[in-house]
Amino acid sequence: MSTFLAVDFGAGSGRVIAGVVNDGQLVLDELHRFSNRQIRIGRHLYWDFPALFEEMKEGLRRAAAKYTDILSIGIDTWGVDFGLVDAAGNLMGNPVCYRDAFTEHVPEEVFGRIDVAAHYAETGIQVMPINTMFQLYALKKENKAWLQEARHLLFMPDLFAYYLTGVPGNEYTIASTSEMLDAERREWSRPLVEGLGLPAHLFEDKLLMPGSVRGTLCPDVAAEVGLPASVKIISVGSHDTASAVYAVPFRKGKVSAFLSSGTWSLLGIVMDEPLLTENARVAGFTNEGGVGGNICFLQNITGLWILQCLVRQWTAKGLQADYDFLIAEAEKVTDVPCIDVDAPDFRHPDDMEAAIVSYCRSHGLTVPVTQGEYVRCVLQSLAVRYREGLAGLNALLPRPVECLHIIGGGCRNRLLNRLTEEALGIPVISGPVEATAVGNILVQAEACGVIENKNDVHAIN
Ligand code: LFR
Repeated sequence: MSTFLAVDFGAGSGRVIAGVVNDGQLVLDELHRFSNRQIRIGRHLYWDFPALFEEMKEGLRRAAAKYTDILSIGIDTWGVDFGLVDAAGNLMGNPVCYRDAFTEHVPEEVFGRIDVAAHYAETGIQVMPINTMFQLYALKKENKAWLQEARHLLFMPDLFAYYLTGVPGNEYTIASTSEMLDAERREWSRPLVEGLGLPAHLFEDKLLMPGSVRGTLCPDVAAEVGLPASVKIISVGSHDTASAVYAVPFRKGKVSAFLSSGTWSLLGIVMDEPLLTENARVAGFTNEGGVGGNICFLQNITGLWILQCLVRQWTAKGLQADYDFLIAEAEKVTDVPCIDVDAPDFRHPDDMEAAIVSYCRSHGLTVPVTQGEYVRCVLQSLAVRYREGLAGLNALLPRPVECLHIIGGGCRNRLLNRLTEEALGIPVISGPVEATAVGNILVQAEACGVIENKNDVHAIN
């Protein structure tokens, strides 16, 4: 038996999961789950990196206490965010969260300097103000000296891995979310970085590809958590989307799309090469790096974020807000308004309920009143948005999509699955729920030679 540890950080929570691979089976064991919060201090919204690092170590400690055959660790996180590290290896401040408003009008400024269509033809990334390129541009204006002082820019998974191994470097799939890679060459676009006056010295030339070994545990960390220092840190698809998509059980002979459903909904298809046409750009598709050098060609859609905010608000008010209750309530109502889930109104409001009310009022829609109506409104609006996304995707493909795999935590939402199936008119297959951890572990098991390829694992429990 061989055990691999997947450390998976999402925007709302993180987990450390052990995956035991034996005789074609992968058995998952969640060892530690913790919440992840965004913290406002002064002008910015931050992630609490030191606290997250501690939680990861707690998970590793639990793993060390339970398993004696741990071969490696793989780390994946959400995209675009990063930490800066100086020449002495010190973390230069907490990473800023992509929901911080500091990049709001930066794309307009950047595209005053470079041509948006030519930029897409090179990077293939859907323009979103949250992307690293815009964060760096905003930072440059705010504090150029700080960027000059930095030695490494490490995306979140790179940053965790750096403080486990002491080895810097950027993994390919997460780097692709920066909007600064040449999508075809799968390397940094130096002309782009230099042309915008971004700190080119921060990027290592060579990207780490999924499946490569970054290093082994630093002796001090190994001693602290009780693991042997020989445990490897493997670069997996360290962007959570890339790991999740790697776990999709695609069926041969069918044109199949995926919908990775969590805080975000990522709807798309796996391709061998990027699709960098003007039509793809106008339709709002992005070419993110995938495992095996594949491309996750997808649309980034606001996912369960709106519902997560409502749940948090209702819980704080002392209202019942567990998912079973809310879905049962939502199943009872039908006549609800349809909102644009991607509208900036819902990006980071202080009060999500009020944001929905004000959106409905300003668009002449009926205002939801009960919890059931709010939930139904969000889920139905998501399903409508998925239908638009699928139509956009079909228009770019030689053959239309025939079935949709919904993966990730959101695939437990039976009402959303049903509304999606009805809206799309194609079969929906749901699972695995823990797709990200599964994809993360499969890459490690391949890299360690425990399986030859992912199809060697035919059962996941
Ligand atoms: C999903 C995800 C998306 C990315 C968003 C922000 O967790 O990684 O792919 O666009 O988070 O980073």
